[in-house]
Amino acid sequence: MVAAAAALGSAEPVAALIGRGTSPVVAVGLAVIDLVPRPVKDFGIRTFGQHDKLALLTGVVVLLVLFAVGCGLVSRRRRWLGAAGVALFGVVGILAAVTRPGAGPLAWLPSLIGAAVGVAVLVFLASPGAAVGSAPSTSGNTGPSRRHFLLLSGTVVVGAAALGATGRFLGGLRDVARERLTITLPRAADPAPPLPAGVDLRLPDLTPFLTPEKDFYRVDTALAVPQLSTDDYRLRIHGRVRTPLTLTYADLLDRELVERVITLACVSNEVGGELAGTARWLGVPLASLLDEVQPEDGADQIVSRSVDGWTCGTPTSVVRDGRDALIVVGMNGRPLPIERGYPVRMLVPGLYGYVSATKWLVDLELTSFADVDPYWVERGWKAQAPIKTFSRIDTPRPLSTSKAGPIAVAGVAWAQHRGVERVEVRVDGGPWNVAALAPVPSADTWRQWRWNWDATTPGSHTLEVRATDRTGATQPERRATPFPDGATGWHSVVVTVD
Ligand SMILES: Nc1nc2c(c(=O)[nH]1)N[C@H]1C(S)=C(S)[C@@H](COP(=O)(O)O)O[C@H]1N2
Ligand SMILES: [Mo]
Repeated sequence: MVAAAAALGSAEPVAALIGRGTSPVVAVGLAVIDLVPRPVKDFGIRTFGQHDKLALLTGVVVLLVLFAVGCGLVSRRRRWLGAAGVALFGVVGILAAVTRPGAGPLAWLPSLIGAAVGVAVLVFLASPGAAVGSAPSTSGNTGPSRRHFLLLSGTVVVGAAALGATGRFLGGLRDVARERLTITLPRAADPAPPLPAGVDLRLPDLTPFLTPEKDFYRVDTALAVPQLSTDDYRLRIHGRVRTPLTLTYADLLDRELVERVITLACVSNEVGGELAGTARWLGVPLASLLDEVQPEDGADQIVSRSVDGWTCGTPTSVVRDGRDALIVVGMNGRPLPIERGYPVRMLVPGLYGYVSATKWLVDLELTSFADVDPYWVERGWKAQAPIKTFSRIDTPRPLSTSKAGPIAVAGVAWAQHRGVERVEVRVDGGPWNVAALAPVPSADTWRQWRWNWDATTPGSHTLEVRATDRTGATQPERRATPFPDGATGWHSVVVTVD
C-alpha cells in the first residue's frame, strides 16, 4: 500500500505538467466511465449526484488499495510478484492514458514514472536494510526495526500525499489556463462601433481611454480564483419564469453576440479613486435571454450567482430597458481572463459592479427584491446602486510642481448610461471654467476632459472638478463615503506653481 501511494503521488505532478487526463487515477476513472454500461453510469449519477466524479475516483483508489494489499500478501511468498503487481498497475494506467481521445505524445509518462517509483519504494522497503523480511520472524525482537519501517513508510505516504495534492492543484490551474488559450471566439454579429477619433487625448499622466488588462482594477471576494472549465459549464436561468433555460458555453457562443465598449466601476471608489476601467466586452444580450424565459410579473430582481457562491442582485427592469446588459464571454477580443470571471461573467452598463458584474457566473434566478438579499446587500449596502456621476483630475498630479505658464489640467469623468454633458474646473474657489470633452463611442463609457490653465501666480493652488450628466444633474459638493451606495463630492488636488 505504501508503494502504491508513492506510485500515485509521484505521478500527479508529472500529470500536472502534461495534462490532467494523464494522471493514472483520472485516466483509469475516465476509462471506467467509457467501459461501464449506461444503466450503471445512470445509477452512479443518480446516487452520487454532483459528487459522481469524486465517487468514481474514490472507487478507483479503493480498488487500487485492495489490489495493493493483494500484491503485498503475495509478495510475502515471492518478492518479485509484488513488484510485478505494481508494474502491472502502471501498464493499466499507461493504457488508459494513451487511449484517451486527444491523448498527447507524453500521455504514458505519469503512469510510467509512478510505476517506477512504486517498484523502487517496494524494493527498498522490503530490503533487509529497511528491516522488514519476506516473512516476519517470531515476535519479540522486531521492535526497533518495526519502528524504523513504520517511520519510513509513514514518511513515504505523507510525501506521496503532499506530491499528489500539489500535483492535482497545479494541474487544475494549468488546465483551465490552457483551455482558455485554445478557445476561438466567434465574431460579433453586432460589433462595437469604431472608437471616434480623438477619444484619447494622450496626455502624460492622463488615464488612457481603453484600460490595459494589467492595469484594470480587480475586486472580488474570491480567496482562490475559481477554475471553472467550459467543458461542463452550465448557465441556469430559472426561478419565477415561465420557461427555465440551461445553456452550455457552446450554446452561448452560438447566439448572436454583441460587442460594446463599457466602463465598469466599483462602488468602493473614494472621491478621486481609481477602481474603474474600460474594455471591449463581447457577450450575449441578457435581455434576449429574459425574453425567452419570460419572467413573471413581480420578478423584479435577477439574482446572479458565481460558482463560488457570491451573489448579486440586478433590477429586471434595468436589464430590459434597452441598454447593453451582457452575459460576457470575451474581453478586448480574447476569452475572459480567469480572474475576470472566465468563462462567463455579467455586465450591465450604468450599475456598480456589486449589483451587476458577477464573475464566474453559473446561475440567474428571477426573484424579487422583497425575497432575496444578495451578498453585499446582506452586509448593509444598498440593493439599488446606479453609478453616480464622477470626475477626477489625473494631471497635474497632487502636490506636483509646475512652471508658471499654460498647464494642461485633464482627467476622466463618467456617468454611465446617462452620459457626461459637461465638466468644469475651478482654481482656488474662483469661477467655474468649462473643460473641453473628448468624443465617446456611447454614454456607457468614461470621457476624457481637458482645460488649459493659464497659471500665472506662483504658489500653492487648489484645483477642483465637477461633472454634469445628460439629465442636467451636477455632482453634489457634499462629501459622502462609498458606503452604502457610492461616494459623492468634488475631487480636488493641490499643486504648486513655480
Ligand atoms: N464572483 C464575484 N463576482 C464579482 C465580485 C465578487 O466578489 N465575486 N465582485 C464584484 C465587484 S464589487 C466589482 S466592482 C466587479 C469588479 O470586476 P473586475 O474585478 O473584473 O474589475 O466584479 C463584481 N463581480
Ligand atoms: Mo465593487
